[in-house]
Parts: sequence; structure tokens; C-alpha cells
Amino acid sequence: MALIEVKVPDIGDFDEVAIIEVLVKAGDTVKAEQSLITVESDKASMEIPSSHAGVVKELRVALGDKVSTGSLVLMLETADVGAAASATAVPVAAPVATPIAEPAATMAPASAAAAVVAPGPIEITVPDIGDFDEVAVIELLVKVGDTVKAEQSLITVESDKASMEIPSSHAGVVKSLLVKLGDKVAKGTPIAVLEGVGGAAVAPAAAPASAPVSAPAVASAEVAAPVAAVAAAALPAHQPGTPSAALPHASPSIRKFARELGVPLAEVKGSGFKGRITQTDVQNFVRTVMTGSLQTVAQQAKAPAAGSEGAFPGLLPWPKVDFAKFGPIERKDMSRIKKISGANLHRNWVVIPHVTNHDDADITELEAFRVQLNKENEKSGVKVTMLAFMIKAAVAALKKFPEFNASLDGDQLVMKNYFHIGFAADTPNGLVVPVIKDADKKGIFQISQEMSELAKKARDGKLGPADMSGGCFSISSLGGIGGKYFTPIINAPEVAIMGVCKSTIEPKWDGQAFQPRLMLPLSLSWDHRVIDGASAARFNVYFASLLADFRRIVL
Ligand code: CAO
Repeated sequence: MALIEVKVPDIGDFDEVAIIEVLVKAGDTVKAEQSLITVESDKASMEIPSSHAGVVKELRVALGDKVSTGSLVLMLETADVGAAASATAVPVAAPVATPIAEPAATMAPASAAAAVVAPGPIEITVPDIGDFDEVAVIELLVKVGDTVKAEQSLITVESDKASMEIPSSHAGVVKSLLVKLGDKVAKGTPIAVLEGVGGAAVAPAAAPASAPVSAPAVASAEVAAPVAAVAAAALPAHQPGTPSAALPHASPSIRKFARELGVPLAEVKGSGFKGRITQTDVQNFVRTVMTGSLQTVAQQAKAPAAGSEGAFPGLLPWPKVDFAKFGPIERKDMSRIKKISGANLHRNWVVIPHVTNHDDADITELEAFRVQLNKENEKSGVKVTMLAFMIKAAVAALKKFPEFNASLDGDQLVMKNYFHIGFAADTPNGLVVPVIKDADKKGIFQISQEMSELAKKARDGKLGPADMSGGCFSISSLGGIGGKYFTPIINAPEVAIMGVCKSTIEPKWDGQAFQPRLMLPLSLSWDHRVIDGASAARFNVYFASLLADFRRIVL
């Protein structure tokens, strides 16, 4: 038996990092490499492992203490005297302080050296994260269309001992994301394509994030590198206000624990230091859900999927039927689009308090104008349908009622000063919503042309994420098919959608006689958290008035 000191191993240049979790207590038996404490800087957390197996005799640190390489963590009683002697001298589990990530260095050499971003698209890759390949993506911190600053975190990756955020080496707009949750990434894995907007690239030596960590006493090849080194190796400069601020605070081991139990950390209230989520918080969450006193957002949103046991407490399970008993059947897999759009539609339907207003627009004159336009422009090959006029009318209505051109973001409304209008397109594989960008700046012919190109791309399964992102408001037109009214589901994070059915000639009283008028049925669904019923009625009336007399659009 020997009493040894267990100290913080070499964690590179990062001294004075705060202890945010103490994972053991006096009397606990720990294994070698078992995590003892979690420390955190402003961008990464890492667990400090024990160099030896033994029994914790005395803790020498407390929550909130600042520690550095060599700080005494605890006294451990160990049976192995020989090992104990060396333990105090050199922690076996010393994390390898690999050279810090140099995001720009992983870019094409030309752009890394340049002071300004090239105007063309730029692929952002995972920088040097030491010896650790194949770490899992656990959080996507940006989405397509987001504008990011150089050094802003793009994704969080996690190994079994550490999590870290991977920063962008350039400023720009995210054109596409090349990773998804759960993907395994390593140095050089492409993360995203950015369209340069003229921001400065991170020059390898300029930003703190790219300054190399001073070479450690232990060479990386000599030690079985604990993953904690990854965290230390890639600490980017702090970016106040980046999305990471909203992430639930929990150490990698708690994240793993939560994941194993299927607990959504975002819904767990942390009781630890600075609101950090502890193991007890996760356990309490599970207990509360199990006793039925709490429904998670995911549960609320989850369908009682066919064949499942019923996802809503108190609801009957989904009926399980042996259909073959009643006649011949065949089973088909749902298409990828159907699965994705189904999950999105379901979430939107469950989460958004929808209300739908129905109205009619008198499009008698507009239809005559449309037919005339198409006749005049027969040779152009561009056919104008009613939908193009509705897109223009939607822009005008969004300008007049800006709360329809908004998105909810926590307690805030994001008001958009751009006008991208989506339209639902029916394809053999399911429903997609391509987006006409900057519809306010385009004329009816250009919108018609783009719509027919996007609709073709949709049918051919060739729409890219950029074609379907950034929408402010959507129109779902079943006018070419039929029907009278329906209840379109809002395409989150938009707050309203206009559903349109087939126009029909109806008798309308003009004060003296019934006149045959071409009436277009409108169904406007809106998010009652953002929009009031009176505004929705006004929006519908205004939208209909534009279609009834399109000259009003220039007023
Ligand atoms: N009333 C009467 N006729 C209409 C009409 C309306 N509201 N809207 C379109 N039409 C006519 C068109 O004028 C065209 O007639 P002609 O062939 O005689 O010229 C015909 O119907 C077919 O139009 P279209 O559907 O090809 O063109 P569009 O611009 O109206 O719509 C698109 C394009 C891609 C939106 C459409 O093809 C489509 O996919 N619609 C389905 C959307 C959908 O599935 N929504 C449901 C979502 S919720 O599940």
C-alpha cells in the first residue's frame, strides 16, 4: 500500500483552467485512466484521468478551482508501490500536447496564405487535431445560409474523453454542410463549403487559435494519447455570441451517459457549477420522464410511428395489424425524401400552433391577363402560371406585414429584410420545397423560368440544399390538380404558408346580378405564437386584393 499524489498531467499551455466537475469522492475506487475531474476553458472541456488504480483518500481540489499542469488533484492509496513512486514524478496518462490546430494550414495553400478570402467557394476542413482520427460529430453549430466569422465554431466533435469545437478558418456564408451528426471526422475531413464574402482568412500565425502549443516534455509517440489532448490541441479563440453559447453545458462523459439513455441534454436543467449538467441531473430527468410527469419536446413531437408502442403517454399504441390476414400485401420502403419531409412536417405540425384562414381571390382579370401573356410569348418557351403572380403577391404582402417574414429564435423574432419564396413541388419521390431567391427583385417571366427549372430539378431529384434553403414564406399550390381548401403545414422556421387550390367559376353578386367570376381558393396557415388572427385575416384580404387587381402591387 502506498499513498501517491495524482497531479494534472501536461495539458499544454493551458494553465489556470477551471474545474467544472469533480467526478470522484473520497473512498471511491478508481481504475487507472478513469476520469477524476473535468476542466474547462472557454471552448473545450477535458477530463483529467487518474494515472493509477487505487482508492481515493483525499481530494485536494474543489469545484471552481483553477488548475494547471502539475496541480495536485488527489491522494490515492494504491497497492502498487513501484508504480506509485513513478506516478508522482511523471503522470502516466499525461495528455499529449500535440501542435495546436492550424485551420488555415489545412486549406489550400494559396488561400491560407492570402490575407483575404478568395471570392469563390472554399472548402473548410478539420484542422490538425493531433493523433486522434475518427472523432464523432455531436453538434452542428451552423446551417446552410448562415454567415460565419473566421474562427467561429462550425461543429463540435467528441471522443470518449473530450469534446471540442472546430472553428472556421475563413469568414463566409455556409453554402453546404458536408458532415452530419454522428459522422466520424479526422484531420482533413471537409466540413463545409463557404462562399467567400471578403472576410479575412485566419493566417496560421496570426490568431491565438493557430499558435502552436509549446512542445510537451513527452513526445506524442511515447504515450497512449488520452483524448483530452484533442481538446487542448484545438482551442480556438473565444467568439462571444457564437452558437456554442447556447449549448448545454456538460462534460463528454455526461454527454455520453445522456446519449446512452437517449436523454436530450438541451432539455435538462443543469444544477452543477455554472448551470452545468451533472449525472444526477440526467438521472433525475429520466426519473421524471419515467414517472410520466414530464414530456420531452422530442416525445411531444414524436409520432406514434406505425408499429411502435405509442409515443404519447396515455395514448393507445399504434394498431398492429397483420394485414396479410385480410388480403395480399407487399411492403415498400419509404423514399428518403418522404422520411425526411415526413419527420419535418410532423415536428412542425406538433410544435407550431397552426391556424388556417380560408378566403377567395377573384382572379378573373388576372387569369385573362396571364392567358394573353402566354399567347404573346408563346415563342419564348416560358409559360407563366398563376403561381408566379402569387409569388409576387406574397412578396408585397410580406412587405406590408413584416411579422409574416419572420422566424422565432428563442424569445426573439428574426425579421428578414430579404424575400425568398418557397413553393411546394410534388415529385415522384415526395414533397420538396425549392426556393426562389430574391423574388422581390425578379419579374414574372424570370420567376416563371426559375420555377420551371427548379420544378424540373426537383422531379429529377437534382435539387441541392442551396436550392431549398433560406425560404421566408412558402406557397403550396394544388391548383393544377384540384380541391377547394386544405390546411398546409408551415415550413419551419417560417411562420406562415399559403395553400392554393383550383380556381373555379362561381356566381358572385355584384349588387344587381350574379356574375360569373373566376375564384381562387386560398388557405393561409400561420403560427399563432407569432401572428394574430386579425393580422392573418388582413394578410389574406390584402393578398387576395392584389390578385384581384394586380396593379395594386406597384402601390
Ligand atoms: N387554378 C386552376 N388552374 C391552375 C391553378 C389554379 N390555381 N394553378 C395552376 N393551374 C393550371 C395551370 O395553369 C396549368 O394549366 P395548363 O396546363 O392548362 O396551362 C396546370 O394547372 C398545371 O400547372 P402546373 O402545376 O404545372 O404549374 P404550377 O406553376 O401551378 O405549379 C408546381 C408548379 C411545381 C408547384 C406544381 O407542379 C406542383 O408540384 N404542385 C403540387 C404542390 C404540392 O404537392 N403541394 C402540396 C403540399 S402539402 O402536401
